Amino acid sequence: MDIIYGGDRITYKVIGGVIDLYIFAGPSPDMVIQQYTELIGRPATMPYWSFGFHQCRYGYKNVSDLEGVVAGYANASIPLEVMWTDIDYMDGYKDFTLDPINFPADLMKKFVDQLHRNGQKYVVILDPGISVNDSYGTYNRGIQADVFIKRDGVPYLGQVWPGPVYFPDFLKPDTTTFWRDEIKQFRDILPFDGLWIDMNEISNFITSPSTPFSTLDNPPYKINNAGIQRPINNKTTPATCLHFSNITEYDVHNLYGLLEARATHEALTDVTSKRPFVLSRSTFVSSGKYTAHWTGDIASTWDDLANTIPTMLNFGLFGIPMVGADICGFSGNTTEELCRRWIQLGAFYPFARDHSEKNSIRQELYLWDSVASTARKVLGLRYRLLPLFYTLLYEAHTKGTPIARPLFFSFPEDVNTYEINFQFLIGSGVLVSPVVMSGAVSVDAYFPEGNWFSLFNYSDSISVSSGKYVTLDAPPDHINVHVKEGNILAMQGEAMTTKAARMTPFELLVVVNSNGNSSGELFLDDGEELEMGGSEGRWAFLRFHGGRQRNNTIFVASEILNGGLDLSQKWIVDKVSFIGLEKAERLKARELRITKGSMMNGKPVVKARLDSDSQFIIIEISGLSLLIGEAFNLELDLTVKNS
Ligand code: NBV
Repeated sequence: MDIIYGGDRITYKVIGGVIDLYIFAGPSPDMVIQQYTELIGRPATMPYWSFGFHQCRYGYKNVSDLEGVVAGYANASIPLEVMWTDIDYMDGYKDFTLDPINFPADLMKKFVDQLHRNGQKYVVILDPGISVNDSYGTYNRGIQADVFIKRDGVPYLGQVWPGPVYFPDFLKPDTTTFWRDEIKQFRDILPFDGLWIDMNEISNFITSPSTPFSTLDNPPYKINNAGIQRPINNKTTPATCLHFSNITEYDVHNLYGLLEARATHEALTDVTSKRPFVLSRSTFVSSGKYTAHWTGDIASTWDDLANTIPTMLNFGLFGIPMVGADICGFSGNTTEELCRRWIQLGAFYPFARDHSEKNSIRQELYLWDSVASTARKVLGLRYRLLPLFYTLLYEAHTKGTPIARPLFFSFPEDVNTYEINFQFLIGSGVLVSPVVMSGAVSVDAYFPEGNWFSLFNYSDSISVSSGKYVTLDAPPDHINVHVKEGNILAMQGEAMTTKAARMTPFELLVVVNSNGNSSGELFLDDGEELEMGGSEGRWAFLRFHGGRQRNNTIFVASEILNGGLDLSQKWIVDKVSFIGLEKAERLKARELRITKGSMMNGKPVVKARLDSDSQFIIIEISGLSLLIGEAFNLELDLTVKNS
């Protein structure tokens, strides 16, 4: 179908099928998404590690090339969570095989084992096209189980990387078994942690001739196909192909990526018994139930950098919140400046992966000093925010709300936010305002009404009495990230892996609200068990309240809404920071009281300072060791004189 949006109307030009039209009444944007995802299925759980930083490239040469990249990150002290390999690892581009010369099984196994010892993960690509070659086990088993898409009574012959291929028919129940068994066999050789499914539109290198007089292969209206009106069979499986129970490709073309993602998600669940991670290029309504998504082959250009923001936001609205774009760009050569700006933005994509095309220059983040140092800074903040990303995933999984959101999500009353495409929110109150133009060292950023504080130093603040654009400094090594008054963020420490970051104590950042209390939430579990919030006793959900009371006491308190997870020893809060306190507070007079909860062996130190404009006071209480597993109440009385 062609869908034409003209600002005040939307036109569907369809060449088949039935339109099921639903209207979701909301009324708020987040209610619309809750209603929509209730219908299509709520987004999948994702393992905690998938929020770490990923590195990939099409064109890694051999195992030592991969090892060099892992070492490059370690030497530069830039966190690297997941190493990927593209089709290069395969023998003749055949799925489930390893190139015996450059990526031999024994060396690859050693490599992956070492990643695992480092607390890192490994993901490989799979393409749907199965090489037609009777000395290839996967092909033979596929033929035997009769799993391929057919045309004219025989498997349809396409052409992709390995040459002639057949495509598994994921509509057929047996194909799921076939796919799972192949994945299992391969995983016995190479213990990968996740799967990346590409080319599943289906992408075909050839356009097969149409069946004469077929209105399926040749419908009278030519839809817009890759930019212009062309035959619908252009470089894909022809519309007259047949799937399970004689369903035509014409009717199910758009479902291929969705069904492959479902089969892959099921296979990984079965084979690993852990929470699966799947990344798919093709998606459809409901894909979010099974897979993450990246935005495909974008170029290393400033325009494409900017466009990744609305694209990412759209996918969140489609119910696929785990989304990102190739950091530093995929095709064409990136530049130091572009890559630096890209990692500054990409550090806040829900899914953050650097990926590039074979014929482009290398773009691992450690290759330029300026990119490396900005990467340490922004990924450092990302890792501190991991508990937020993960709690937002839980919210996405249970309610459908996106992780990265357009501004109008939190500020639907402010009509100025409706057209903002180049800033976005993480959750409800963290605002990211990136630079997406070459040479720029400032950014015009919109701030909805209220007080906003830089998350890098708590000290640079923006106060606007009604929403407005503010010009912010954005020197080459800086991206503006602000948190709004009213939020409480549970943050953890920086580390080289998410596993290490998860072991660090929590800091609670209480952004005091000028009118009323601040609040925040935290979801905790082991990060990889199948369900999130599923099995009794294996997860916890905490809510925080805080702010300033009338008697000039500031406080933060926690409530444990589900305390199933044994939190007794594992996690502590070692620091509470209050920001956004008006200068009127007295700085030196204070008394700390912990009226509820357990302190381990903390020696709290209270420090106060003024922010950069001397407008707000920042109070940091460090040296706490408050168990996060017990509800607590911490108060700082600003009226009591210290002895
Ligand atoms: O597998 C190679 C590439 C991959 O790197 C990219 O991310 C995919 O979107 N793949 C497309 C095949 C075609 C590359 C031109």
